[in-house]
Amino acid sequence: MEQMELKKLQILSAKIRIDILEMLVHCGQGHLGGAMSLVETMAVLYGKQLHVDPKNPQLEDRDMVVLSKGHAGPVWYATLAECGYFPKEWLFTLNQGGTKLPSHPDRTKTPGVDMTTGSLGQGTSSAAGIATGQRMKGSKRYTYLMVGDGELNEGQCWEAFQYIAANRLNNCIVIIDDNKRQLDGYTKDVLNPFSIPDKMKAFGFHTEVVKGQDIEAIDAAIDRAKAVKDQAVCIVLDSIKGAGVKYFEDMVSNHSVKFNNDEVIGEAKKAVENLQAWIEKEEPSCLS
Ligand SMILES: Cc1ncc(C[n+]2csc(CCOP(=O)(O)OP(=O)(O)O)c2C)c(N)n1
Repeated sequence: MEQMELKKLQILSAKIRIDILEMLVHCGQGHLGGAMSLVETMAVLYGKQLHVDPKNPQLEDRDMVVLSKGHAGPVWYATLAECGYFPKEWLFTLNQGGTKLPSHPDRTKTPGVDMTTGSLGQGTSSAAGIATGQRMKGSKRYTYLMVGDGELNEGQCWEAFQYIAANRLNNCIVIIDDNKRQLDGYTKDVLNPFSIPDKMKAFGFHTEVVKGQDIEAIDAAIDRAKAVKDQAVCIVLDSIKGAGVKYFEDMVSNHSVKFNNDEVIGEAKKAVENLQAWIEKEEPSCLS
């Protein structure tokens, strides 16, 4: 990847992180950990890989995105706002009455949201159906399906994976966010999935593992996934829950964070200031 393109995606990632922090502080609580672990993937998708049009979210033959781990909605909203799907002010209505940004994505409410999710597991079948439809229409477009490692507890994921693999739906790029943690602890302690890549390979997927916060690695893995012929494809993100802010990475329970005391709010504000200072230093070279 060109250095300038990398810098732009790093800046987009920093802006998405700021938005997530600010929106959750404003809301008073929210799913921070699993939103932060997907920041770089969202930046690569919307900043480079996707064929979409923010000014025309319903573009007929677009790439589709299904965030099956719907509780991570804030990372999607932040990305969509940064890419111009809707005004950034909307972010501060997260989860409030009458909002267009409910805590879990709703395709009838938010421009750019292609599938309603939140009940874990269900997005996997939705994505399989969408990708099947794309194939039946002869479309060259992709469906990107994002699934959590804890979400793999849901049997429905494995039914959908079996379908995707058996039908060699290589236009459905499965991305598993293996941030090692779920709502109530470490994934290996709740219901050990053992080796996720081995499982996906056994199901018939062409499977790659990449560092979940490495923009270039994610981008290259998506390029390689698109080049695979006649086999289902899966990218496992070796990611960090709460990624990008040490305080939240280290927090014992960072799944849903309550911003209800000076320490937590102060750490979020400090992180926002640091990210903003970094953007101010780096962005001019991208704009010139
Ligand atoms: C069917 C269903 N059961 C339970 C929940 C409650 N829930 C929300 S998030 C979550 C944990 C998900 O873990 P993971 O997929 O690893 O998400 P991440 O750690 O990336 O946020 C659970 C159990 C749900 N949303 N849907």
